[in-house]
Amino acid sequence: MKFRTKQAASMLLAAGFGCAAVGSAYAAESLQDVMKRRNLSQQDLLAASKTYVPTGKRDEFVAFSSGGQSGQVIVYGIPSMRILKYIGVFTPEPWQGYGFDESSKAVLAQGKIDGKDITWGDTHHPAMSETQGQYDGQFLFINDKANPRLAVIDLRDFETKQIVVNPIYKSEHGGAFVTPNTEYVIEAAQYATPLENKKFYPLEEFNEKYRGGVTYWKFDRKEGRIDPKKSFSVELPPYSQDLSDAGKGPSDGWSFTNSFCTERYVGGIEKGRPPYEAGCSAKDTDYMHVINWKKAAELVAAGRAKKINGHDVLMLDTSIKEGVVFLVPEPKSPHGVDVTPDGKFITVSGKLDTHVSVYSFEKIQAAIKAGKFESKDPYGLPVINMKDALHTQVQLGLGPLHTQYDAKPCVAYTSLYVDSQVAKWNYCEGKVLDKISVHYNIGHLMTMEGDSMDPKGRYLVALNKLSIDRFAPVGPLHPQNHQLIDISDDKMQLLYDMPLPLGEPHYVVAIEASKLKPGVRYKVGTDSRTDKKHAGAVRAGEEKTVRTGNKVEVFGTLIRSHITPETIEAEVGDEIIINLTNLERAQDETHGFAVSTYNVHASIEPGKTVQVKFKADKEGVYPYYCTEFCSALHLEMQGYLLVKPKGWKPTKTAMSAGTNYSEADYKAQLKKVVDTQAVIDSVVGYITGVNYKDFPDVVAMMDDAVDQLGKIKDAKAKADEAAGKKDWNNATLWTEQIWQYQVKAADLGLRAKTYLEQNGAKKAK
Ligand code: K7E
Ligand code: CUA
Repeated sequence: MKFRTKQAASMLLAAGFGCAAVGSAYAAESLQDVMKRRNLSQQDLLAASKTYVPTGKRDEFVAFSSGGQSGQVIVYGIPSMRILKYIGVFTPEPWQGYGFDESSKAVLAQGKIDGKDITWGDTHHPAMSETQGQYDGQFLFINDKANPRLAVIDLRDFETKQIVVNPIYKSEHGGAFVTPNTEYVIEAAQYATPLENKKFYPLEEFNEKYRGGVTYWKFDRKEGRIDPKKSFSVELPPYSQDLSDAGKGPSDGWSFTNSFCTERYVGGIEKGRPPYEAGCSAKDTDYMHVINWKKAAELVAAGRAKKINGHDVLMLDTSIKEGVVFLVPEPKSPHGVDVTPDGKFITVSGKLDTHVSVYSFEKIQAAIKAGKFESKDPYGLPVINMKDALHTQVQLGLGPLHTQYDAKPCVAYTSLYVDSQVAKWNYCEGKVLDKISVHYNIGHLMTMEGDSMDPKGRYLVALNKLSIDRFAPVGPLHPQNHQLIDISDDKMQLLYDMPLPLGEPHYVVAIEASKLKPGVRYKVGTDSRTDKKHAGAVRAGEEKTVRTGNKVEVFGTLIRSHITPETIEAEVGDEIIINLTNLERAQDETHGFAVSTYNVHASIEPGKTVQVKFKADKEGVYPYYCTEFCSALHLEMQGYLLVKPKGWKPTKTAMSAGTNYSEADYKAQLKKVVDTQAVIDSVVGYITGVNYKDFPDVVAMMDDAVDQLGKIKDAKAKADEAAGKKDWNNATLWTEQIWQYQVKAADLGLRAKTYLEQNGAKKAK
């Protein structure tokens, strides 16, 4: 069924389509010329060569950044710093149809709080799923600080699958952090509130009625979902619990959460009291919470928890009695708590202290075993003396925040917010190794897999809160600045500034690109948000529109360049449900679907089925179309929703349309024919490359396709004849007809290909 590509090409050439080489008036610039013209140093060139990823090549690492107040996840490559994707999480993402088709609306609806839609989020800390303390590239978790929620993203398709709402908090910051086998996803409260969170208690009862806590969300890896019923929380005093980290190796089974404002100060400058910031940093130390989560889980399983809002909470008295929670003083207003890759140490930075403190897990355990405590906190929790728990303290600089680890043993990097620097230091020996300035006011920093048991070193990204003068000005609100730093040598080297123009990305995790194994298509008929077969899925040829009462339900399909059905007829007031399956198997052949003025949009990747639903509440004519430029006839991927007045009767039945094509139209038509042939050739190549003759259905489809192509000869003769007479209108229409035959053949070929792929075709002998 080879069509005459050669003939088509010669037709094009005859029509004057030959492409002459463009003459150049300029001599090529040398590297030296460019350096001079752009004022680049040798150092710049070295940095550029370390980040430049030529076309066709790929990045070594893939980073997942929180989108901050924009509530989604930003995916980019390292070292190129090229953005690859935005993943809609807590916020609708129109281009993905996220929040505009029924399945994704259902995911967002899981994030409703007390029945209220919350369509933004303050994403802070993404976490990669781990197996034995190593990134496994399967799932990503991220928290919403403003509205205490956590989301699960499946990295097979980079889509958000689940949102869970914390049943007892009003905010949460210390999440998401996973235990070494992703048994639990940890989430700590931030601002203390009453745990029975629908009740009011005055601030005067802060000490008695307000509480903090840490939640351990149980992750069911087989289902790829959090299981709220098997999740639990540990009640904590109303200290503002902040970041957390899970123990690993020797400290597996424990988790660590720091806190600020253990003064339990409640502001009220309006009543003449000193403000929060004064009252919340009066003491020299706050508390690191050391929690035996394995024991807590056992106690919960044994029925020792209290149900609050239907959720298991291990109350303070039980934790104290059973030795679940211990406190260790930590320097003033700490921010980061980061367990070393070997699980032996925990580093804590006090924002208002110049040191980073390295705690020894072994020493903490020895103090617990010996029952050696310096005091009890006001709630009765045992407090370990700081000296009994410290391994060392290192003076780093002003405003230390977060720490990440290198592949090199004992090497850590800590962000210095006030100094706008990154400090490289040795946590075993307690000494500073190097410092580099960043631009400006760094929050988190991130090394490759740097919070796992097996950091990969190589690069560090500084997440700077301010960019000030780094980029072309775009008004008072500046982009964030992610700076890439080479950490492979002793001296750190700044390589690249990447502006991030969305929200305030707080934290990023980066994984070796080779560990990610996303799919390129769904099994035909998949609901991507549930991973199950979609009830509205149909195969080619099974398309139908069903009317029941005043409900019109469409079971349609999409394939280049056709939406089935081409018209949807309804009456005012009808409920319209449109199910669409993308029949494409080809990589990257996504179709979109939009209906004018009804606020529906879907992104339908190969194999996916989606449903959009709305009420046709106004009579009129509403075009619908494909929103992805999917083929040469993308614009023709269209149809009409006809919303008739009640009881409307037709008076005219013949169609009227007018055409008058030109020579240019004819040439465009010819090009389309050539392009389509390339698609046909590749499909034929695949089919004839496998044992398609063993599949009678495929043989039938191939016969159909050959039939279609067989009709081309006649149409072409007519097109040529018309063109010879410069009758461009008929030449164009007949060429269009050639193309129609091609499309039908291609459609059949693609269906045959799908069939073969789904039915285990093997390479032809
Ligand atoms: Cu901004 Cu981890 Cu929320 Cu620090 S966090 S900077
Ligand atoms: Cu499908 Cu454009």
